[in-house]
Amino acid sequence: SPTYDVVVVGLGIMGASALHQLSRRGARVLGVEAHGPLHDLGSSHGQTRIFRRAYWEGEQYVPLLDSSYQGWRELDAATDETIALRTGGLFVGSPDSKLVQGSRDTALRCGINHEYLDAGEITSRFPAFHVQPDAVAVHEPDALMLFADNARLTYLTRATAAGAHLVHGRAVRTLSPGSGGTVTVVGDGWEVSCGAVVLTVGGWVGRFLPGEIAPAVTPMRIPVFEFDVAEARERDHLPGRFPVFLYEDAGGALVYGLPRWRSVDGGLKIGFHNRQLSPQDVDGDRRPPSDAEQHELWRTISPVLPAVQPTGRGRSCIYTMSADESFLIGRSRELDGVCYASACSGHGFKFAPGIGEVLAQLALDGRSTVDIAAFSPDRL
Ligand code: PYC
Repeated sequence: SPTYDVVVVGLGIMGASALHQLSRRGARVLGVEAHGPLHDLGSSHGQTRIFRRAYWEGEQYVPLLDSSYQGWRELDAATDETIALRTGGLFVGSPDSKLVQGSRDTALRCGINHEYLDAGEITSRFPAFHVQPDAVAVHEPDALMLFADNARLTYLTRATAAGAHLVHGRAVRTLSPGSGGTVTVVGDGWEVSCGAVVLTVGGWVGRFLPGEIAPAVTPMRIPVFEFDVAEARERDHLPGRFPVFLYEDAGGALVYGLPRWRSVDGGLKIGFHNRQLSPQDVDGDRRPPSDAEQHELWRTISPVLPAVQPTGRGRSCIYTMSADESFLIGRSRELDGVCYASACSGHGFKFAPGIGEVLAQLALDGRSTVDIAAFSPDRL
């Protein structure tokens, strides 16, 4: 019989969550990661992320968001680490912007707790924000600031405590069919056999499934920046007065941001979601974020957040884009026994508890109890 029931290849947030689920279900499971536990070459690194359910992108995401919300709260309750902080979420734009309309439609259709605020209400409730008189916002009180590195490391620690084996710093080169329906995971000078593989390698997914997935995904570099705020205005930019936010400007640029959090990095994390993207060779060097890129972002966001100041500090991340900017989750047609989640298209992190559970179910049961039809790779 194979050495492991399941091998999880890639231990970013999706792999860490899947490993946690598999070990909780008593599977003999190995997690393999090419880099160290805190590397910054993929899509899961950094300190914070946004969780929101009034999803402008569409209501098809809500079942997975619901199970993920539950999962974040459980993980937060199970550890002394801060994993999820309820900051609320503010989604600001003109009344007919895709952000405001989409967030409101999803909230109304799916019964998600929210308020619809006019410009006066936005600035009186959230004093850091200065908006045009015709701006409106959807406010989602239950939106969260997630602590990304804490979450990933907590999943790994808990998986190990439940019996999972972990190997960092060892690249997997190929996956191949083994005997009797098994899969062989092959590295440099080593191999291991298992009943199933969960493939959670983000931007590297095309390397493993060249026929099925490579043509459908494009890894892109995107910069993310830290902004400062003068001490006199600091209070307005802290959780309690400052929610996680998305802002759509008149030209359709989408900016996201999170509150200042003193014990993390001292700054506010702000970035474009749909600008400054450029194709990235996942094995190549990451071009560091430039001052010109931060200034372009500042020009877009400073009318709305006038107190924020560029710091010159930023990092590059990878978005693994699919053509419709949605997820690809399913069982491989190219390689029996392999299931995967990739092409999270820059908005996947928040779904990690739900996607980890789905992947564990696909690997152990062959099917998932959560409705993931919208994310089937068959649509490509
Ligand atoms: O989905 O909210 C989001 C998000 C923010 C930054 C990247 N994705």
